[in-house]
Amino acid sequence: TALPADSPVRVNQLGYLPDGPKRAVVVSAASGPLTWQLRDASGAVVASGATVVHGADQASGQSTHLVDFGAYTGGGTGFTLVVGDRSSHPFDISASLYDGLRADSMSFFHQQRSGIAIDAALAGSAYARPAGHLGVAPNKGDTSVPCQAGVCDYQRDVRGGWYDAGDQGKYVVNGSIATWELVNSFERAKRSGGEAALGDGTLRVPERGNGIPDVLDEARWELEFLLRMQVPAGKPMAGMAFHKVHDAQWTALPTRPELDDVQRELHAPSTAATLNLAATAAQCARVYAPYDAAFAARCLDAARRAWAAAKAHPDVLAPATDNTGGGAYEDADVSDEFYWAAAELLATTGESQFRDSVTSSPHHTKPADDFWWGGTATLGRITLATVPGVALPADDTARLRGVLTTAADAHLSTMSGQGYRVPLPATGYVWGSNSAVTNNAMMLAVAYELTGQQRYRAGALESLDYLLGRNALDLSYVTGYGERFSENQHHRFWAHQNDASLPHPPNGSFAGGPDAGLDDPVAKAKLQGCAPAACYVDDIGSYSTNEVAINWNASLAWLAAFAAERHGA
Ligand code: 9MR
Repeated sequence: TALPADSPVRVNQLGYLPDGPKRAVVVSAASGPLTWQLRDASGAVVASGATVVHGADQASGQSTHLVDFGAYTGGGTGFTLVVGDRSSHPFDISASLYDGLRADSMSFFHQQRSGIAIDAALAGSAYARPAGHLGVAPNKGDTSVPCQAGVCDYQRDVRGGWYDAGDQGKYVVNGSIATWELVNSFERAKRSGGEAALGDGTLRVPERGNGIPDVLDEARWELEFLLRMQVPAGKPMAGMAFHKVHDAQWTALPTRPELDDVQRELHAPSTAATLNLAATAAQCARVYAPYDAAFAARCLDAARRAWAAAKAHPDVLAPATDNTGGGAYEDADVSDEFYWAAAELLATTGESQFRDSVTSSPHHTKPADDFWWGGTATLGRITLATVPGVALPADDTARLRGVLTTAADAHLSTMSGQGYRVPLPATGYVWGSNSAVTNNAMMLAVAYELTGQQRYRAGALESLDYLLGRNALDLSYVTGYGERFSENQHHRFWAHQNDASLPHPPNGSFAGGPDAGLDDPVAKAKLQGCAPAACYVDDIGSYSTNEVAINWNASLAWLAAFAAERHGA
């Protein structure tokens, strides 16, 4: 299907919430204001005004104007914004705008599951496939996987979990932040009274109807895998987590999961993976307790053993060079992972040993830095600042809340300096930049929860405007959302671009986004000279700009669930 041509009038192509901010961007070199008109589906002008000139925007390399039609309070479908003889793509103004995205961005995880057949009745017939990596030929994993040479002399059953991305590796570090974000989305929604929207029967998962919130069912699929990655008692480094499991060589594109014939291998345990397991298992113990006490107890036991093992082996670092057949997920500084794990264990147990670890960490008194798979201190700060009853002195909690809102204010200030009002500076367009946008938007949403101030909610929602079309390329980075959207993300099964018998990525799949580093051959060939925010191509070969990944979709799902809640204004 051909997508429409781009327009210089750039909107959130999905639309706007009636009680949310409503801004659009116009690409124009005009030095003075232009007249804009908001038209309804019949073409009638329902609002009009003048643009505000922004001028040169470094990130996009474009000259822009800003349109603010936030005073319009009507609703409906098929609105367009018209400037001169140019019209935006049509969009909706609706309170239910994000309901579909909430469900689809969460359902992405079911479709990424390893070790289970994907059922047509749940996923749609184009997406059905047999189980992958259950030790059935030609698969060589994941039910009895050996270690890389010299790492261990036994095999482990590490079935299940989610494939990381377009590849079929499974990485404890990245699996953990993705799991934490999904479980945190539920923990947050529960505090705001929005948990029913993530509850049982809300997602297309096999466990629907089991009485447990579906988002927790989905996250448990990964948690069970993470628990399997722990080195068993009686073995060297017991309690540590293997860093990752993946193919011994990179597999070709496409490779259906059940047809992968490359040997799978466990890679050496790392302190970072162990602390990621400690953090997510501790969060699991807290959040799953009301629904499944036995599972919560298993999680807490694993978290304690992981914590003890990390303390005993505090500097076992995964090397950057270990990237044959899978990503390295290297990390030279695990002090932030120690802080995050201690924070989760403190929030769950209240024990003074974990409080001491939290309060003696250098991260406890630092500003709230941005978070990502390699930098997790702020995940700990969010837990400490938002979970009720954490056993910290009141002034400590207040200070943590302050550093989080200070970080959110910095994101707002970044946004106001950008032509496209995105919480990313011109230097921020690196591999996975779209997830920096969603993670920064999460910080804004947390500040909204902590303060009730609408400017933070507005910042979180405007981040979605950027991702859904109000950007340098007039493109929505979420498959199936908007008029022009990414649909050829790098993936070994959703590889329609390479094999027409295979599907495009399912609706709700989130592209990594512009990467000025041009870190893959297709990007190098097609994007020379691009402005940072335009260094993106919807080509299956461009894994550095156009892959999907569980940590990125988790952050989008968190944000979509926040946006879909009826916050009022
Ligand atoms: O998201 C990761 C990004 O931060 C790194 O710069 C990049 C290169 O190391 O790797 C990204 O993660 C990829 C992983 O290594 C393998 N699976 C796909 C991930 C997304 O592209």
